[in-house]
Amino acid sequence: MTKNIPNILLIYTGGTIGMIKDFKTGALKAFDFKNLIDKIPELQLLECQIETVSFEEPIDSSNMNPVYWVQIAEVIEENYTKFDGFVVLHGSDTMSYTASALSFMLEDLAKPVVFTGSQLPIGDLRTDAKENLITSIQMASLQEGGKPLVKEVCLYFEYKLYRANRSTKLNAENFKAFASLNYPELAESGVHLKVNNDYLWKPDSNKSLKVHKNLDTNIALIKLFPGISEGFLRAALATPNLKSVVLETFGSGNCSTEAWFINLLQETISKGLHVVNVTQCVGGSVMMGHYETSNQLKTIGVISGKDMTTEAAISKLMYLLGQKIPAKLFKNTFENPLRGEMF
Ligand code: ASN
Repeated sequence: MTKNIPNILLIYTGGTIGMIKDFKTGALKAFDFKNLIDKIPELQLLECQIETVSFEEPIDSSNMNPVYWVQIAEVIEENYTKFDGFVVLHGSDTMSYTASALSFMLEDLAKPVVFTGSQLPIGDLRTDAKENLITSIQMASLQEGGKPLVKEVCLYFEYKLYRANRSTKLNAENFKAFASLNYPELAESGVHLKVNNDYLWKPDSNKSLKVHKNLDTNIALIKLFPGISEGFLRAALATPNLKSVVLETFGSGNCSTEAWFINLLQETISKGLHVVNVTQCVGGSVMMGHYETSNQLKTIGVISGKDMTTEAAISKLMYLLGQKIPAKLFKNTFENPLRGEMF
């Protein structure tokens, strides 16, 4: 292991970045890691020592799930003391979900974990993969006084470094595929790498990393739409073993005031399920009570997701349910920021 220059572990899970075309179908499919590394000889020019580890079978991130999240967390846990930073190569489709989940699973993280990927494969002439990968490694290598500068899970894409649990995929076409509408960028890549120090997460330096692997997936995500039927909602909420629901509401956390709708939610909450309110908008916050159309949600005990992304709300729920938080404390625990995911 080299001293003085940062040691970075590159974790390859799959995604477009390493894909090639299947000759028969013409569809892009995950390919092996060696192909990817061979395509970027520039990696050897970086001022850091890079080691790599790959999923045995790289995947399209649409096949990602919490079992794989735990695998990623375990790779980081096993290599935590040996490396100064981690870069996770991941498909863009569900990258914000995985990165948000890892932010909750890695409590008191004091090193950078940077997720990145690309919209075009590394072998494509116009690929965005090289810039994303090279700059992610540089972001993970940033140090101050011999210690990592970035101490949280983040996502780097198209010149911007975002807090992972504030990011969301907005575009399937543009190279600028991600945004963080409710929290400023942590850093930007231009002629120089400009870090917004004030916005970086500052963990308690006396605490050491705790890795939480218990995630409870007995949850549901329901997006409201005008005309949603009682039959559908009732059936969804009657799902066996369901413990929690994320409701994607309108605007600043609003919904129908029809009696059947409010009564059904009230029934659900009184059965012991947690109902979390997040907005369908990509920016802004839930403010229950601001409009008449959200007042009753507040009264019946719906949990405010405030300005959280849906991705963060889903993974925070899985994490907190896995922590077996007592029912009485659940609402309050959820409504408070754990990793900078809400105001
Ligand atoms: N389907 C790909 C994935 O998420 C999309 C990408 O990486 N750009 O794995």
